[in-house]
Amino acid sequence: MTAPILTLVGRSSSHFTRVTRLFAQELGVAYTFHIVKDLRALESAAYSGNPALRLPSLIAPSGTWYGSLNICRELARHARTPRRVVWPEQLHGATLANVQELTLQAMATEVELIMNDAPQSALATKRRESLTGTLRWLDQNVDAVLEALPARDLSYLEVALYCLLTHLEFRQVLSTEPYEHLRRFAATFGERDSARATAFVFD
Ligand SMILES: N[C@@H](CCC(=O)N[C@@H](CS)C(=O)NCC(=O)O)C(=O)O
Repeated sequence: MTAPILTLVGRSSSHFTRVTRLFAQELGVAYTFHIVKDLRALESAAYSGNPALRLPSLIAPSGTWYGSLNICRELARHARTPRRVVWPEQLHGATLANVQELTLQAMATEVELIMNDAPQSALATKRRESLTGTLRWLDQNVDAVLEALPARDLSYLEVALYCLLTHLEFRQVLSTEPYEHLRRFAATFGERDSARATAFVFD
C-alpha cells in the first residue's frame, strides 16, 4: 500500500482539526496525521509554515492549505466518490448565514478562552458572555436552519457546529445542558461513523 499523498497537520483535541478529519472521513480521503505538539510554539515551522501560528494545515501536492475551510475544500477535490457538500456561500438569507458566522465566531472565542492566561480579566468575562449569548441564539435558530439547508450529504456548517458543541463539553469551557435544540442536533449528528471515528482526545 502506498502512503497517502496528503498530510494533515493538527491536533486530536482541536475542534478546527476535527472539522477537517470529519470531512476526510465522510469523503473517504486518506491522509497522514502530523500532530503539532506545542500550541504555544512561536515558530511558524511548528505549524507547517502558517504565519498566524494556527492549526490545522493540509500539505498537498497542490500546496499547503491553512485553515479548516480551505482544507475541507481541498479534501473535497480529492474525494473518490463525489458527495453533495453544502459550503458557506450556498447559505442564503440572514438566518442561515448568521448561524454559520456565529458558529465560527464561537469556535474562535473558545480558542481565545482556552489560550487565555488571565481568565478573570474583563476581556475574558466579555468573551464568556459572548459565547453564552451566541449559544442561546443558535439554540433558538438551529431547527429552522437545519430545515432550510439545501439537500446534502454533508455541510461545513453542521460539521463545524457539531465540533463546537462537543468541544465545549470536552474542554469544559461551558455546559451545553441548557440548549436542548443544539443538544438534539449534536446527538443525531454524533451517530455518524465519521463523528465516532474522530472523537476528541489529547495527543
Ligand atoms: N480560521 C482557522 C482557525 C484555527 C484555530 O484557531 N486553531 C486553533 C486550534 S483549534 C489554534 O491554532 N490555536 C492556537 C492559538 O490560538 O494560538 C481555521 O478555520 O482553521
